[in-house]
Amino acid sequence: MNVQNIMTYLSAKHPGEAEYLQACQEVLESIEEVYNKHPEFEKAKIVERIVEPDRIFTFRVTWVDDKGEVQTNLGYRVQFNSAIGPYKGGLRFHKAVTPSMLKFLGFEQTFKNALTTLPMGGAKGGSDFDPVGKSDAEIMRFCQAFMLELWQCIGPDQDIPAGDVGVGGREIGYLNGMYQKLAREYHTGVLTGKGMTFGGSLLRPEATGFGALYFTHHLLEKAGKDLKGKTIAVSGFGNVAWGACIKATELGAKVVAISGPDGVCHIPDGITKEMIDYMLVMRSSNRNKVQDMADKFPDKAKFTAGKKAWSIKCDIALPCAFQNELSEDDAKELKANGCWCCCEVSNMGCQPEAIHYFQKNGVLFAPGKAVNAGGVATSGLEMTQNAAHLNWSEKEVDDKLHTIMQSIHEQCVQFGTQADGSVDYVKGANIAGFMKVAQAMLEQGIV
Ligand code: 2IT
Repeated sequence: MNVQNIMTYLSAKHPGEAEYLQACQEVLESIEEVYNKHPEFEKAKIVERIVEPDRIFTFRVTWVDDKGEVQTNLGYRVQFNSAIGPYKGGLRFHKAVTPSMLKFLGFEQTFKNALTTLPMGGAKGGSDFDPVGKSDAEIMRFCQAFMLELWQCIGPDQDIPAGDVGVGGREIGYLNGMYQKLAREYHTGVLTGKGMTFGGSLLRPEATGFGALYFTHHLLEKAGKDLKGKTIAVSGFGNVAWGACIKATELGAKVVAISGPDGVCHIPDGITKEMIDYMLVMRSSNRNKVQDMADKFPDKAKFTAGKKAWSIKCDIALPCAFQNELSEDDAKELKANGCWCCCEVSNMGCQPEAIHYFQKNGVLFAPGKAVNAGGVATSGLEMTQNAAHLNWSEKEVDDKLHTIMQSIHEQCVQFGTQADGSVDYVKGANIAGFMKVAQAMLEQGIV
């Protein structure tokens, strides 16, 4: 395999699909050396097959807004790879959603799911529907219209969607209700991230953030450090940021910043429980403004418009919002302000130049597909509970989540340890995930 040749071919075939091509490039660069030591991979054309989704469903979603006006959006489900299990991955509702975005997310999901140790293939879906400013009734009607098409593509043994940006417990509830109505099948395991009254798992809402902090704990431990007393800048204020704030605070760190599309809130004394609870109110308001935190807690949080979380002095940066949210300039600013660790929680949150800058300048860095895998891992645990028709206790789920995050850290160390003893977590995560999927593809023949 030659990365340059494959990228030239893919860029010509999928012009303008920037995020998808970026994700492919990152993974292929990491695995090139290992791949070329396995002639059986080359013979079965594993790379050429693994970069293309198995199939993509595209559909029109038409619904009526509160003013009685007809609205049309596009819906998608990208079923990327099923070599190790049924398709699994979230749904993203965001105005910027394109096939390229969902292809990058489905590609990443394939390797992430392999790292979880659970048998789940990779998928992603969503819509260019913009939840900002929408009423609860509009959200419900959109979810129902979206499921009118999606239901034929999914099922508990085929494809199990969950939440992502813009899709939380409320949306999963509406989607699940419509699925049951259409399919007349009353499985509890067609979607994950469900409410506790209809098959949800304890800790699924917290799991991405909790898992990220468990991973960070193991990464710091390996580097002879810990979380106690450290300052953390978190970007975003949604579900992932919320879980990260809870666990970071519980483990003795101080979250000194959260952010939104409108700017950043600096919280010098660290975020409090009341403020963390208020993040849920901010999310369900659909206003998408972090300034609401400073308005509610003026003594504790200071809002600056147009600034990112990376402008706040911290020890550890946790991007928890959106792809490419941390640029090389942000990385330089963080480092200049004393930041020495960045655990990427959002999918592909850091631009490639930012990752290279961190790695060259001694800032510990771990990629999203390892750090944020606790979310989908706990979805896998939800599927297990659904299949067995039972519910585990919070402690049982938490212990399993922690064990999985520890195993993901160990896989990164196993595949990413360099000659000088340091760990390249990007390489480690990509190689570990790839080897599992590639082996499964090889053993199942040319399909
Ligand atoms: O990016 C992700 O891993 C998710 N949005 C969660 C997917 C899932 O199936 O729980």
